[in-house]
Amino acid sequence: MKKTLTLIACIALLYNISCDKDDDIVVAPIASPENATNLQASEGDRKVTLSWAKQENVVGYKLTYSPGGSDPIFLRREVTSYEIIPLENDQEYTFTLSSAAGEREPFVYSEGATISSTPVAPPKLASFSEDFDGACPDLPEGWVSFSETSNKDWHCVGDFDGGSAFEVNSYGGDEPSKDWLITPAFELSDVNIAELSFDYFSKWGDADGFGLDVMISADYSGLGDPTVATWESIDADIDNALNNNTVYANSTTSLSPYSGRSLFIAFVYTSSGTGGGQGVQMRVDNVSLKEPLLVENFDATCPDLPDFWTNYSEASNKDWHCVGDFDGGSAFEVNSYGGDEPSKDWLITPALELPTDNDIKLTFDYFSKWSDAAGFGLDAMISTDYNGSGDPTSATWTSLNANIDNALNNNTVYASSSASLSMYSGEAYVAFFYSSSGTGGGQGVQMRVDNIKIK
Ligand SMILES: [Ca+2]
Ligand SMILES: [Ca+2]
Ligand SMILES: [Ca+2]
Ligand SMILES: [Ca+2]
Repeated sequence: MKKTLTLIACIALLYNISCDKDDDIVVAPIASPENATNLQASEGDRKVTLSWAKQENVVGYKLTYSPGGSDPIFLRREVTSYEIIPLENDQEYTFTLSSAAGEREPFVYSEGATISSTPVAPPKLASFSEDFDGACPDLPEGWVSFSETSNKDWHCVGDFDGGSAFEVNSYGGDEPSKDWLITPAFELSDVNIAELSFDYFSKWGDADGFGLDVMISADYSGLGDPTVATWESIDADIDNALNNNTVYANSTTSLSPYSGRSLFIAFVYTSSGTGGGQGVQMRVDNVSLKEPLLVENFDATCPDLPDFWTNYSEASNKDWHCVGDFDGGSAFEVNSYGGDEPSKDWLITPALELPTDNDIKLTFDYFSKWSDAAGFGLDAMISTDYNGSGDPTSATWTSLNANIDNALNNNTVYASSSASLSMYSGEAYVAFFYSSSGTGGGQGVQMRVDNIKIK
């Protein structure tokens, strides 16, 4: 019997079990396994993803990294990639992946394959437009949803046009809600003035006035709990008592106080309770942050035009000129009445660089007083071959069909006009072209334009 045991034990030696003495069978030290091969690291925003070749004859892996003094991360043997998050951006980390062998603890580890990698922040966006239609039920990449209180949270729902939107409603929750929906980071230039625009509705009501507020932060980490960061309200125009869920309202807010900064924007929803009258149903969609190509109210440079604008009189001694506007600022106006001949007068923007596939619109305020019996007046036009200064008449101009009412006959309030520029790309100019049939009464309108935006 003893000889048989010894024989079995010594055969077992071939399989990592030794026969220490004639009649003792013990588990012998197991040879260290090989390191995993083809260890690779790919860096991301606050994260590194490691991958390696599938390894036979191991029972798992131990992953450590420095700096950071992490506890070892143990991974099963079938795992061949692992994401480490959160890490500090712009900090180089060294990762050590040790392979484990043995049938039970203590396992034997390889000395470890090492690789270094440095997480990096993605380039900050200067503009974005988000309709939430692509990623539902998830948030788009870079967005954060955080429930500070309550089991009622921001979540994806169908919107009016068959796409998706994000909504929250404290009704029926376990406690009053405080819920954050946070954009990716943005870098605002200090050249143009960015605007935040979004659509929303608020249905039902909160008797204590709670609802949505839009806040901004320059020190949020971009991940997780926003309450440790500093936030301030941007005083967005939001009607938390709208009580309408059949149509969106729009809120647009200038971010001019924050120009030149990197920031996050949060849609912060709160409620006073969880019952009827203790919270609104709030939906947000079509969030965009854009730096308009052009914003001009003519207030700063009057009587002159702002830089790179063109004022060109094709006919008549009555030309576009600066006048006081309703709010104490300035506007540009032209009126053929009393001139030396019928007018043709051009007011032309600086060069615009229109992206392809844009959704850019021209909007402006205007009034037209008196009338031109022959129907002349203002037209908003676009050219992609104007040379940027002087005589525009040799360039090609196309009407933008901006729905201008030349028979408005009201000079006490502005009307507003808008036209899409989405058909155009590359360098372009917009012209406000005024013409009249004559110089007497009923032969021309008095036309004023102000508050021009191209965005
Ligand atoms: Ca949508
Ligand atoms: Ca919640
Ligand atoms: Ca003005
Ligand atoms: Ca003229």
